[in-house]
Amino acid sequence: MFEGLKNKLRDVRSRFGASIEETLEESPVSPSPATPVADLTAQEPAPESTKDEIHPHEGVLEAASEKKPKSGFFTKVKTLVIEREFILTEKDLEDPLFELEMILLESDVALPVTDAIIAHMRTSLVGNHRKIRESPDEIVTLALKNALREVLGEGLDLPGFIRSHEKPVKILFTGVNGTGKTTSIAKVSDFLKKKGFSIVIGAGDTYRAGAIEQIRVHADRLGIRLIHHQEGADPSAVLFDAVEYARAHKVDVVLADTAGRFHNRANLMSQLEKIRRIFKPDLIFYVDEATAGNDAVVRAAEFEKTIGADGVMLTKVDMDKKGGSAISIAYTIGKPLVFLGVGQEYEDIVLFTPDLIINEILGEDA
Ligand SMILES: Nc1nc2c(ncn2[C@@H]2O[C@H](COP(=O)(O)OP(=O)(O)O)[C@@H](O)[C@H]2O)c(=O)[nH]1
Ligand SMILES: [Mg+2]
Repeated sequence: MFEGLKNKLRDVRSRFGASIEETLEESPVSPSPATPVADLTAQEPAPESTKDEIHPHEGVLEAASEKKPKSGFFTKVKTLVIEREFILTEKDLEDPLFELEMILLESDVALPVTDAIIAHMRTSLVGNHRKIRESPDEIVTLALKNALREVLGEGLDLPGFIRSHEKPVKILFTGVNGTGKTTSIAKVSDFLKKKGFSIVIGAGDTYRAGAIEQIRVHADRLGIRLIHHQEGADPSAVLFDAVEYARAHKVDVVLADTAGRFHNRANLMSQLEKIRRIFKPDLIFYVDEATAGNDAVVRAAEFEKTIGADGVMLTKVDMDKKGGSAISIAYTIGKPLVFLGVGQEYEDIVLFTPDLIINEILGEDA
């Protein structure tokens, strides 16, 4: 996943690294800008142990030494430059920052999210005296990692939420048709069942018989109780019954499927609104596919505004080369990414953590 973005970021990281290398070679470190060079000659020579250390500025400084061959002076300067500090200016980073911005936008990272990442990179790299104990690439990677961490958010510990919440915990899945709601409900059921929770599924997509049949097959395979009515029934009534069943049987979690379409969009939204009032979800998960890129982010924002969302499940992440929606969605709608769908099998689900995406995007170097 995210191969395209991963490869592009590898290139731009080396561009940032090269900018750091350049300033390393161009700005030898002096003890303080106010100290005249002549003063250095009066100071004590450096301790023996520092003399043998290798430094990239050495050649530059030795060349300068031809003018004033006083050993005390050069020994002292060597001692100071061995610290290997660099200072990056805005100008030094102009090109790589622009390149990074283009890469993020091309990868469908939303504009405000791109801006936030660029701003973070700028503040963490520009103007700082930095000791080069790490390699330039390590410095860049760390800055990028922290920038991504800032926009990705922390996620949501669903098992922890369920444990600490009054039962049954009711979770409503919304989102447009074909993005993977029904499959995700099956995956989440399996995930939670393996964690020891009891589950009931409500077949709230009554739009067509096929949808009820689809969730029934999953429920049967997973050994999970399904509450369903006929095609065309009121989804609110189905989900109400699912909650009643959960209460009567002390079931921990009710997972509610919904239709992603209706006769028209306004009707879909008012149907979801009715479900929300009657089912009274503790959590609403918005489901969309990573492969939809920025469309998924725009739709998520719309659902968040109308129906509300407490978290996002991003599906088909296994098929997404760009990573833009995964990076952008939580920051844009201000709600956490909860799960990633990474394939068609039940076990192809992962509870989101920022490191999961960071490691994927930055490869082994993260
Ligand atoms: N590759 C991949 N396919 C998925 C994933 N999640 C769902 N799908 C597929 O997406 C299609 C639509 O899924 P479905 O659950 O019916 O979507 P719904 O209309 O939103 O309920 C199905 O073919 C699923 O197998 C995923 O994480 N990865
Ligand atoms: Mg469905």
